[in-house]
Amino acid sequence: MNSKARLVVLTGAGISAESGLKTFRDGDGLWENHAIEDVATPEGWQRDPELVLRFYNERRDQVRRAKPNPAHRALAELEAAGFNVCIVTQNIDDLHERAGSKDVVHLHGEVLKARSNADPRLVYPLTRGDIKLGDLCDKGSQLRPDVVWFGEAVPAYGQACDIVAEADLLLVVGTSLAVMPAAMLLHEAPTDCPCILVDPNASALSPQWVRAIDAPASRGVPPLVEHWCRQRRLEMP
Ligand code: BV8
Repeated sequence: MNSKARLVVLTGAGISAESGLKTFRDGDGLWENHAIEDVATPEGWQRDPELVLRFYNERRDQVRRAKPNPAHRALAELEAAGFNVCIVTQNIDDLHERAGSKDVVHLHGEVLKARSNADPRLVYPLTRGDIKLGDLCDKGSQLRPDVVWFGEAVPAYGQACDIVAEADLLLVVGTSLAVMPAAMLLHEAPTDCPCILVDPNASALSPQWVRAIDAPASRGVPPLVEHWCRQRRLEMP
């Protein structure tokens, strides 16, 4: 990949698995022992906001304790080496940013931000602490996690489509491609754009035209980055 090429990286829960954050599919459809509809839908929020706040407070605590792993770091090194890298992540953690990646789009929101239940434009960084029932926005409405629940529209999806449509190379890491519309992004890439999938189940998950690398992220991503950086050094005048 030449250094002018635009590398777009689509990541899912799998890239954070080796940082100790559970993937969505690890727990046979349960998520930290909760049914999705109870903790990650607007209906669940209406039914039991305290349960939902507890669920996200626990996950936020895990994210704060987690550390970026070699896959997050390798992607940040590629950007630091001068490659044109944009990460579109389904994850709500901040491990890409903490590894040093600058250009990150969160399709499904960020667990380290809170937003107004009444006005989604009111977003508040949660540098410390959690969200409790009674924590209100400037308009007096309850704060909720700034994440996209199942059944909610994905506001950043159009932006993500535009980014992928400009890719010269698409790298997909650690996603089961089960969640829509995120999984459709694969089909937004230009027809001549090579696509690589790094995942322990890559061969089973990959469409024909995708190069599958059956490996965990921290084993599959760093060698790709080393190869691209070596290629670039050879290209240097
Ligand atoms: C919408 C934020 C419309 C919250 C998340 C039936 C069929 C198809 C679609 C649907 C359907 N019924 C409903 C839908 C739509 C629904 C959907 O896709 N449901 C799925 C479950 C079928 N989608 C939606 O509701 C979306 N909205 O459609 O809106 C609309 C339009 C207009 C107006 C109103 C509505 C919104 C979806 C967003 C949901 N929010 N996250 C939170 O995180 O708490 S999604 C959530 O799931 C996470 O973001 C997570 O990233 C994602 C799961 O996907 P993956 O990242 O792929 O993770 P997964 O666990 O599945 O896979 C992990 C992978 O890692 C595996 O492949 C594994 O092999 C691999 N792995 C494991 N270890 C490693 C590894 N890889 C590398 N290294 C390792 N070490």
